[in-house]
Amino acid sequence: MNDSYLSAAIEIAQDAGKILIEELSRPLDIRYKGDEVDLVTQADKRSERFIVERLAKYFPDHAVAAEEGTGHESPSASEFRWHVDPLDGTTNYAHGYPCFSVSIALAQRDTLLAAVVFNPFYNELFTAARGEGAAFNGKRIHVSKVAKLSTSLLCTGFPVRNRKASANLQYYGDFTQRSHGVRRDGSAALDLASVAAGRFDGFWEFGLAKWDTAAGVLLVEEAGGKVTDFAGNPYQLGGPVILATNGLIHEEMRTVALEISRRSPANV
Ligand code: 2AM
Ligand code: CA
Repeated sequence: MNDSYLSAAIEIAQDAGKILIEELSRPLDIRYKGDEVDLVTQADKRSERFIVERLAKYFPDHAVAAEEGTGHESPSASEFRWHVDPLDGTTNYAHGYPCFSVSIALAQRDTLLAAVVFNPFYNELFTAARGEGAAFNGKRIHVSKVAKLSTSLLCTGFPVRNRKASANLQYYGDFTQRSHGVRRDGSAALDLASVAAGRFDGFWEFGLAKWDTAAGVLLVEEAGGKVTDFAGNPYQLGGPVILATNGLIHEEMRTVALEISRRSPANV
């Protein structure tokens, strides 16, 4: 059953990706959610409208939670819920930096069942179904085997708002000194997919929403990685901080993160 959910999610993510590519060649109509940092484009809205409509057609009983707010509750109180980011990496998209994705995941209550993260610019499709592993363009993927923080490549992200006050600058500095480097690519869904594919060994970020992480979390878990908060508790969708790694460097990253938190308690 998870397979048919996954096939539907793949089809929908690929079609939404076509919309994003089509919109890229048009003049951008950028709007701001409140101020000049939180962008939303015509592409976010068009992609979301398409995804929500298609999910409602295929799965009329399911709830849909989508970033731009056009989702709906389940008409039959079903426990299935889709988490949709119609364009993850909007800032990149608006600047023509080709690191953006469509992220779609299905959860049954708290259990993630199927996940797709699709970068339509590079045609990179990351997929996972619970218990069936994760794949990149149809081929099985696994997290990396890098076992030490000192030889790992990491990734993080910064919130669009209040960057000056962001606790994460401390973590960014520390982890940069203790690893091969910390990338900051601007699409949390792709960051998590990259951990699943072994491109990055670890990723952390504060303040992400459910639609940013739902698909990526299942990808990392099904690729053999680990996802928790800094205390080591299982990550809850929408929780204040996410730590996703290949499993091997998890405890080392957690120890460093907790040390930074202790040094700057106001920052957590
Ligand atoms: P977006 O492009 O879909 O907004 C950047 O590190 C990551 O944070 C991106 O995945 C970005 O997703 C996400 N992001 C940006 N603004 C956010 C917000 N207000 N709440 C949660 N996540 C956000
Ligand atoms: Ca988005």
